[in-house]
Amino acid sequence: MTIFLNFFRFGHSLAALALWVGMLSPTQAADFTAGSLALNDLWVRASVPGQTNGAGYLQINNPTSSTDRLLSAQSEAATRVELHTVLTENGVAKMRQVQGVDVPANGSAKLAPGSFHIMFLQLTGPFKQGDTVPVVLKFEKAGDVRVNFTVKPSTYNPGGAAENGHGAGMKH
Ligand SMILES: [Cu+2]
Repeated sequence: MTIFLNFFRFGHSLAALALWVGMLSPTQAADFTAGSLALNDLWVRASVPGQTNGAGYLQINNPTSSTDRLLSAQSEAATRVELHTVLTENGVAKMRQVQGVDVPANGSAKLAPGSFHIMFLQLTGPFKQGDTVPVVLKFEKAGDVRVNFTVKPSTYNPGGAAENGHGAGMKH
C-alpha cells in the first residue's frame, strides 16, 4: 500500500496508476486474469460414458480492496451453463443454482468439488482428458474474460475429500 500512497502523494493521475498496474500484470503467475482478479487452476473432469453434464472448478484471487462477484459463465461446450453450489439437506447432498459467487476484497473464492462449481448442462460433446474447454466468465466489476478449463482424468480429486459423486449420479 505504501507504493500506492506514494503515487497519490506525488500527484500521479489515475491513468498513470492504471498503466503502472498494467505493467505489473505480466509478472503475476496467474493462469488467466480478469481485471485485477487472478484465475488459477481451472479444471473439469473427463466425462465418463453416458455422462451428459460436467462441473468446472477454479480459484479466484482478488488483491483489490473491493468485492467482486462471478455472475455467470457461458460456453459452447454445453447447452446451458449455470453457477451451482452443493447443499446438504437431511443428510443428502443436492446441487442448487446460485445467482453469483462473491469474491471478497483482499481475499479469494474457490470453486471446488462439494461446493461452488460451474455447471455444464447437456454437454455438446464429452470432455476428453487433455482437452481444454473454452468458457467466458462474467464478473460484476472485472467484466467478461475468456478462459480455458483443462480436462483432468475422470477420477481426479485434488481435495482428496469424500465427495458425493458429481458425475452421473447427482440430480439437479
Ligand atoms: Cu451442479
